[in-house]
Formats: sequence, C-alpha cells, structure tokens
Amino acid sequence: MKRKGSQIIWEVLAQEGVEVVFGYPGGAILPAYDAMLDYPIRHVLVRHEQGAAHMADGFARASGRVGVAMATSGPGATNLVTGIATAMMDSSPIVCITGQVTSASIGSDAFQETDVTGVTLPITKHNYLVTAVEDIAPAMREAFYIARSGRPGPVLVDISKDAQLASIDYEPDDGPVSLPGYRPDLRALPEEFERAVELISAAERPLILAGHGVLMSGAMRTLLDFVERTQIPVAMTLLGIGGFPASHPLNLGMMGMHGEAWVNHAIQEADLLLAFGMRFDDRVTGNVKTYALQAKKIHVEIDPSEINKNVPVDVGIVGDLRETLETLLPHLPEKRHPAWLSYIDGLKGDSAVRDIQGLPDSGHLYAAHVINDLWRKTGGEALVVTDVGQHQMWEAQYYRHEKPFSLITSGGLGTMGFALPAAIGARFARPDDEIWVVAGDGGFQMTQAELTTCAQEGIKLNIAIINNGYLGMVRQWQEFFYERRYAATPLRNPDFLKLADAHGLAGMRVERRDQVEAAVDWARQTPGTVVIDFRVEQEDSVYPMVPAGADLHAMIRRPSPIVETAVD
Ligand SMILES: Cc1cc2nc3c(=O)[nH]c(=O)nc-3n(C[C@H](O)[C@H](O)[C@H](O)COP(=O)(O)OP(=O)(O)OC[C@H]3O[C@@H](n4cnc5c(N)ncnc54)[C@H](O)[C@@H]3O)c2cc1C
Ligand SMILES: Cc1ncc(C[n+]2csc(CCOP(=O)(O)OP(=O)(O)O)c2C)c(N)n1
Ligand SMILES: [Mg+2]
Repeated sequence: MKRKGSQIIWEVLAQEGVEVVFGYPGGAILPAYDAMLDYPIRHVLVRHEQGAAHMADGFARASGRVGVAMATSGPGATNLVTGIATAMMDSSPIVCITGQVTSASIGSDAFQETDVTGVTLPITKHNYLVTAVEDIAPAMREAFYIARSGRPGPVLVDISKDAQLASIDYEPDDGPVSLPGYRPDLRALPEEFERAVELISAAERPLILAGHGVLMSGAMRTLLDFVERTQIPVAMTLLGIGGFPASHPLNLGMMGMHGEAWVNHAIQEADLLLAFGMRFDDRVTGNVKTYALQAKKIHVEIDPSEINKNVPVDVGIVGDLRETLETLLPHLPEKRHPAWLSYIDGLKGDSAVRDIQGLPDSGHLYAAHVINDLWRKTGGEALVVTDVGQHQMWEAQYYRHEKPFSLITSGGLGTMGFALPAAIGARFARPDDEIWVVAGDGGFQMTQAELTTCAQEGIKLNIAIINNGYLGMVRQWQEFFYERRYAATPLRNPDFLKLADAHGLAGMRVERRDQVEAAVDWARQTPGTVVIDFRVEQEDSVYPMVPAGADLHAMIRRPSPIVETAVD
C-alpha cells in the first residue's frame, strides 16, 4: 500500500500499541500532525515541550510501557532536552519524535534548524536522523525496541520534513528487530552464581540494597520470596521505593543522603551488601572511600558498565534481576539473623527522622505533617508524583508506599518542574488510580503552564503544593553550609488559588495541621484537577542529612530536643 512518511510514523506507533502521544506542533513536524487525524491515537497538547517529555516519562514509569513525545525542529526539539535527560538518568523508556528541516537544507542554518541528534547524543540511549522515507519504519521500530529492552532509556528519532512528505509502497514489518552488536540480554556465568551463594551463606550481617531495577524487572514477588527465605533486611533507594512493601518488618526504609539513620549505619557495619538493580549513586554512598568497608558486595545489574563503576564489588552478576533472583533462590539456605536484626532495631532508637510526628500540635504546619496525613488518609495506596527538593525527601520519609509503581520522582537528574507533567502522563497510563502531585512552590512554577493541559484534557489530579516560600532544599544548604546567607532562595509566589481559578480549577488553602485531613477528603471528592496550597513552616530542614561527599555515617541530625517516634 502507498503511504507517506507522515502516515508511516502513525502506522508504526499503532503497531507498537501506542494509545497516547504528548506533543506540540510546528512547521517541520506538520506533515505528521496532519496525518495524525486519520489514526485512532490520542494526542495531548502540552503547553511546553519539556512537559511532553516528562509526560511520556511519567506514562512510562506508571505503566512499564514506552511513552511517546512529539515536537517540531529547533526550539521544539531543544525544549525536550531536560525531559530526555531526566528519563536517561532514571532509565525510563521514552521515544521522542522530532521534525527536522528538509534534508537538502540540513547544515545551512535553515529556519528552526538544530542538530538535535548532536544535542541529545549524550542523553539518549540511542538516536536517529532519518532523511529518507524508507528508513522511517525501521528506525522507529528499532527505537521502541532499544527504549524498552535491556536497561531502558530514551531514544530520539529526528525525521526530516521531506521524508515525511515522500511516499513509498509500505508493508508493515512485524518480525523481530535485529540489531547486530546490541546485546540487551547478557547473562552471568555459573561461577558467579556459585560465589554469590557462598557469600550469602557465610554472611552474618547481610543487607539488601533494593533499587529501581526491582521495579523495572518486575522482581517484587521474587524479592519477597528471597527475603522470606534468607531473612535479610532490605534498604531502599529513592527510586526503589515501592519495590518492597513499606509495612514488611524487614523493610528498613530509605538509604543515603536523607535516608534513615539506622539504614546508613547498618550499611557501614554490614558484612555483605546485595545490591539489586541499583547503581550506587553518590546520594546513596556518600564518600565512596569510606563506604561499607567491612562488606563484601554482590551487584546484580543489567548494565555491565555499572558494575565496579562507583563501588568495587566482589561478585558482579550481569543480567535481569528477576531472572537472577529466580535462579539463585533454590540454592539459598534458609537463615535467621537475630543478633543482626536486633542490633539494627537498637539503632532505630537513635533516630530523629520522625520526630515531628511526635511533637505536640503547636499550631505550626510542617510539610511532614501534610505528607504523613496524606499517607494515613490514602492508606499508602495512592500514586504519588513528586517534584524535587525538600518536599520530595519528606515524601520519601513519611509516605509509606505499599504498592509497586506508586512513587514517581526524578532521582538522578533531580529535575524541578517534573511532577505536574509526569503526573499528567501517569494519568493516561492509569486512568482509574488516585494520583497526587506533591510539588514545591518553586518547582511547581517551572511547569505550571501544564495546569491548562489538565483543564483542556479534563483530567483529575490532586495537586499538593508544599508552599514554604523558599527554594527550600537550596535554602537548607545555605543554612548548613553558607552561614544562612539566603542568596536567591526566598520566593515571592503567585496566588496559587487564583492561578487554579484562572484555569477553571478548584483550589483550597491550608494553614493548620487540623485542616489537612479535611483538605485531602475535599480533593478526593472534587471532580477535576484541584490545587491545595499548603502553607508550611518556612525554615524547616530535612534530617538526617549526609553532607555531599561526607562519610555515610556522618549524618547531621535534627537538633534537640529529639523525640523518639520511630514507631509512629
Ligand atoms: C534532592 C535529592 C535527594 C536525593 N537523596 C537520595 C537519598 O537520600 N537516597 C537515595 O536513595 N536517593 C536519593 N536521591 C536519588 C538519587 O540521586 C538516585 O536517583 C537514586 O539513588 C537512584 O536509585 P537507583 O540506583 O535505585 O535507580 P536508577 O538510577 O534508576 O538505577 C537503576 C539501576 O538498575 C539497573 N536495572 C534496570 N533494569 C534492570 C533489570 N531488569 N535487572 C537488573 N538491573 C536493572 C539499571 O541499569 C540501573 O543501573 C536523591 C535525589 C534528589 C533529587
Ligand atoms: C531545574 C532545576 N533547577 C535548579 C535545581 C536546584 N534545586 C534543587 S532543589 C531546589 C529548590 C526546590 O524548591 P521548591 O520547589 O520550592 O521545593 P522545596 O525544596 O522548598 O520543597 C533547587 C533550586 C533543580 N533541582 N532543578
Ligand atoms: Mg519551596
């Protein structure tokens, strides 16, 4: 059948099972937009292309499927960049399709010409410049395959306008994609498994470090079996949260810069670390020279380049985490570690992470109150999409995630402005789930234009703005390390309720703790997207904190009086 390149784009998207595309039109991608009207794929018109990339990312993280963003050449394509880098850092599978100037004018500084494959080379898993109509379908099929296989990540396909306008005889190819040299399915050698079993059998103070790879490989059930059998306690990375139920007695909580104090101490004193689908980010390790020196280390990773990258390990098992755990499981001894577990329990007594919950209601509203009450009200079962900053860390500490894929957050790039668009993407992946955006007053303003997208698409999101009047996380660093010199961190904010109103959306302001639960109820019952402006304590800080580059056990703790409420 005769097809134009612009039609082939949609043919392949349909073949890949794509139901929604997030995008913004312009000259170089106009043929594709024109062809779109003939295909049953929903298009969500964003207000800024950064939003499109985050929406595709949020869709991918909420569904486990590939998210798709579309933009025109030049400024449209460059506006995608932050979203692509965000997806790259957190291994999120998205495909971005951009229009490019005609192939004859490439290199001439044509109107809206940007070398977007050059720009995105280091922040994509792979990218393509397509200038011939017959290359469109193969490039797009490969893009989907690369995005979702092995270690997932973003792929960009840049298609010149003349390739979109040209026609060919097109027959869909539904055979497997073959890419010589690309080996996403590497497997470890049997000796490595044997060595891992030996180390696990011999360990007296073992600890599992569960990362994002648990969720990406769908290893939740297998990890549970693994833990039940070996009784090894589990610490979570920020992106691993949800991979193991928060209420499980062996779930110790988050590790790292703002992790639980007892987790970081346990890491430093463990004799075996089992790193499952996590990449020893510097927020996780602190000073690598003093990191877990007493521990042997087993690293299970799908990407061989991660093994021995940041932390040298004794056993590196390359492969899918779920498959690896399934292989290991029958060979593992049933074990108990009572002395180790009660030692860690003892460390909890030293914790100040949850002290705010134990303080009497002084009339002040702390962000931790908001998150904790949100957790209580939603039973730990909502999908929470956070932005970046203090509120993000409080969410990780105070919202106890029971279910997989219930926290979406920008970890590696730490992209402010991520939450609202990512939540819009997640809404299209999970039409019936309760979704909360938890955003700072600073980050929310970076992509608040997407409120219009919520209104235009008629979607329901509950937006909690944790409004402390500051770029709080940076203010905290200034407080701790720059003598309280608050350079460029105080915020004069718009009236967020008027902003909501301007979009035809409902809003509410909350200033006291006793108003939080009613506000959560109100949000849940009110149709459409709603905005709650939580006016929280302005100069609160996130504790504990491992200063950047410091030893993991050298945490700054909340100043006295410390109230022990770890059981809260
Ligand atoms: C303000 C701020 C503060 C932060 N503080 C903390 C903190 O205190 N603690 C913390 O933990 N994080 C913190 N982070 C997040 C941190 O920067 C990293 O993003 C996070 O630690 C990465 O977690 P991860 O290694 O589990 O996930 P990723 O970075 O997504 O890495 C996942 C790994 O799993 C591998 N993988 C993927 N699929 C599979 C598979 N099928 N099988 C096996 N392996 C697979 C990937 O190759 C990758 O190496 C913070 C971020 C911000 C913005
Ligand atoms: C796009 C971007 N610019 C700058 C930063 C640096 N940064 C990290 S946290 C933060 C402050 C966030 O403030 P806000 O959104 O109000 O959240 P809060 O920390 O107050 O909860 C800043 C500026 C960033 N992470 N992302
Ligand atoms: Mg703030």
